[in-house]
Amino acid sequence: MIKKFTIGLFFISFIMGCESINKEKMIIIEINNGWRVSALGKNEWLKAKVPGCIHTDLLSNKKIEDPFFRTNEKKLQWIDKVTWEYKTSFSISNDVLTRQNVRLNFKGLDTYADVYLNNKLVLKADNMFREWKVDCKKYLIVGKNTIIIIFHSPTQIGLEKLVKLGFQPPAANDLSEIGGMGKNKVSIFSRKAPYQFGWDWGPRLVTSGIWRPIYLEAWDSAKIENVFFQVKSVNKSLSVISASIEILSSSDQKLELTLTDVNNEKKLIKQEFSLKKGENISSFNFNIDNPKLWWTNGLGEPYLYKFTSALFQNNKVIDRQTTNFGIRTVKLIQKPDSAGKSFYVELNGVPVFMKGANYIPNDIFPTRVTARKYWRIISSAAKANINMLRVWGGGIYENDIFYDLCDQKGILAWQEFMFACSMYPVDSNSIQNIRQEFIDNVKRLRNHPCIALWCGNNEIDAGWAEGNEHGGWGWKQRCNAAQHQILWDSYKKIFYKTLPEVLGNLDSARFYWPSSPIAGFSDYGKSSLTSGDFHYWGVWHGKEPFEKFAERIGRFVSEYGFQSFPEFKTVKSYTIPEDYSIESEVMASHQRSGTGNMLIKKYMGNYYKSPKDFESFLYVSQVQQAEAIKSAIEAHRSRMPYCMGSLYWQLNDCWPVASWSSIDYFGRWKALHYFAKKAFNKFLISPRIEKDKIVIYAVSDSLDPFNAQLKLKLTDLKGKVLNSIQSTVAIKSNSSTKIYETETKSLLQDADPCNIFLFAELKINDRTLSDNIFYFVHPKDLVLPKPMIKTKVEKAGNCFHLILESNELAKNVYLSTIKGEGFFSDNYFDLIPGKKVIITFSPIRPIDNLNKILVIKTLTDTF
Ligand code: BMA
Repeated sequence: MIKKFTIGLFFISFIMGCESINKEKMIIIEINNGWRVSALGKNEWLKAKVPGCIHTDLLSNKKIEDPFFRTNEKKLQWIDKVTWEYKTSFSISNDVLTRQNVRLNFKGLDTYADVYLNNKLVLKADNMFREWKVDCKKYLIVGKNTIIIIFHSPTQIGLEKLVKLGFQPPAANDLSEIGGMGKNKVSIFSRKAPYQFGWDWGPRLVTSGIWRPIYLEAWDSAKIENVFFQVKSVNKSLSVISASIEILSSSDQKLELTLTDVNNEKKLIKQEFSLKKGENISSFNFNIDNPKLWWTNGLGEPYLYKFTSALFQNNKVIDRQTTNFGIRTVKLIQKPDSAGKSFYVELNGVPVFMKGANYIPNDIFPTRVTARKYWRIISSAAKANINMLRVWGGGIYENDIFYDLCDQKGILAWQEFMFACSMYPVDSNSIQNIRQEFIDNVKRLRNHPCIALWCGNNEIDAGWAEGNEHGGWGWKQRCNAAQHQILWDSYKKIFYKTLPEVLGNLDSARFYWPSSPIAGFSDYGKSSLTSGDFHYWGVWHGKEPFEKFAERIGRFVSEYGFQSFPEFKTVKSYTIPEDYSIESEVMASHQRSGTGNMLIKKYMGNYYKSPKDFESFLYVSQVQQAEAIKSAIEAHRSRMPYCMGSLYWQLNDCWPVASWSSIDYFGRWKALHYFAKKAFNKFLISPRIEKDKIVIYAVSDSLDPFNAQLKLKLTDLKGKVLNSIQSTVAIKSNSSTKIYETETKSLLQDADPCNIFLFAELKINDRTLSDNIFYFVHPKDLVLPKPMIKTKVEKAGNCFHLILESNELAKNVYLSTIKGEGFFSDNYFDLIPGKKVIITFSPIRPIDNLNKILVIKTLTDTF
């Protein structure tokens, strides 16, 4: 079936039927059906899905096994060495061909694609991230047309480019060996999702295919090609917005353009424009009275305006486009101060602490990420009080839906260009290709209020460290002088010339940051705790203790992390029982960090009692990760306003794997996601030891100051209260306040630190703003009791309420179900003696009796 949309009516019909075409309006036909694929010359045609990719096509035709199961990935490396041919046919009526302009619009071809229309080569594409538009009227006929796309092997083309260059540039994460390519790392030679060549959390599965839709567009006199809105000024009563509407005109002519605020049907502008044949930009300003601002998650409503731009000829609409738009100002403030230079986001004039995570693509095959999956991951981020996601440079420029959801949920995007942890050599052709990639993506994304800033790349500056002879990750030390020059010149051409030029032309008001992390704009090779953004990997890669999170705090910590395993249900999806050991071949192949298992175990040895079995190990790994990152978030937020951003590595996974993620491939929250939700809460109470004192910080994102009650209870693990303190404290607006400090000795008296905890609450009357539990020793040194947890289950509509109460401390209560799937409103939490908690369980499919399938474990059950 070929879908046909007539603009304005959203009317879908079969093109070969007897539909009547509104002559004035654009015709858009999506060419996504009837596709077949074969290895070139093999003539073994399989059904293909478009958008899609070769791996998922082979999978749905049962030609390969599930790439994620056990070690199947390794058997599938032949796929990227083959040339694949996709073909389909589509029919068009005479009405389409009577239009003055007919064009094919390829939203994304992955990657080296020769496109033949009725056997004529009409396009040679070589960049997954670009859009390709081909005027094709002269190649089309009324009735059946064929389209064939030959996808050349990206790895073979990469090899040819590598041979031509004559040396191997650094490509730190390219898992060439798994790919059967020896030491030849070719990812850097193709403008193609870097992570598909392997990463320290991802498989190597290098795809080919039509990864975004193809449209046939037909129109007569003119078409809206692109729109761009920008806030020029804003105050309480008025916002002035500039509009630049790019129009393709078939002749010199005058056309009327209107702009409507869809939410109230108000016409914002109605104006005639003189257009020249070809490309035109019509620019004008318009006003929005009493503007409703777009705010981030937690600070206010992320209000979205909907502007429809419509082009009229003889009073009939010929094309229109609707754009969601948020009225907000976002600035990145770098002001010198006594410590160095600030680095913070100012939203609508308010400095906002960025609470968030690093985001990677949701699947190694990005075409199978459904709208539901996008919704689930962004909603999960929003539920965890996240207000910024860093769209990391080793993945893809995400699909529109990702940014739409961030717009709706009030989540800002730190948007990178797709370059990561490698040096990318360019020549005059490839830099033009990259320039066009920048243009396409900036034009596609710049209207989104969620995009806070553009960033050139991930960790290339840090890895190379120009000007610092012994600095970096050993990359430049492996190059001779000529190679050094080629790579560094290329780097500067991409990130200090081409990209700033494109942004200067297309989106000059947005902040541009060349690389993450970097101390200052041209501070090549410098990363600093006192300016710029900072990646801290001392904990984990550097084997430092968790306590270091509180010492190594930058102005904006855009990466830090700790690994864990996914839960047992997820592990079961890729293993069979004989694999149930961390060191088994299958488990090891789903752990891509060379030192991953060793580090998890090493830290566990320091902090936890040795887990008794495989399942316990998975669970303890999650609790350990959650505690580590919780301590980092709390430390970062407590250092407000010195530190104004905390983005942990990483939010999500692209396959089921041991990784730094807080949500696994199936969308299941790990312990970390629950902990992050609390640590990122609008109000945070955070106790810690500083030297010989116990100190308590209260962090508030509220823009108003207030008074609250601080309640502290020092309790033993059996529930006996040893000391309690209560006071009224003044909480400053939008900052961190030290609300309590005392000598640890005087608080503890002669209590045994292995047998106590401090329960801290920040309250207004009976409402708890934040609570937290602080231990004076590591979990392995706690004398954990064997708690009796009383459980009452009550049905509440489709959900269940679980009322839990424990006689003694129940550490890291883990709720799960033996079958079925659902979401617990809280999990992995410490249940303090005598305190009732109510947890809601929302099953995905209705269940009758939760009691029958509920399993409750605590840390005590793991050793
Ligand atoms: C960061 C990232 C990734 C990597 C992660 C974990 O520095 O930028 O390249 O996956 O560390 O090692």
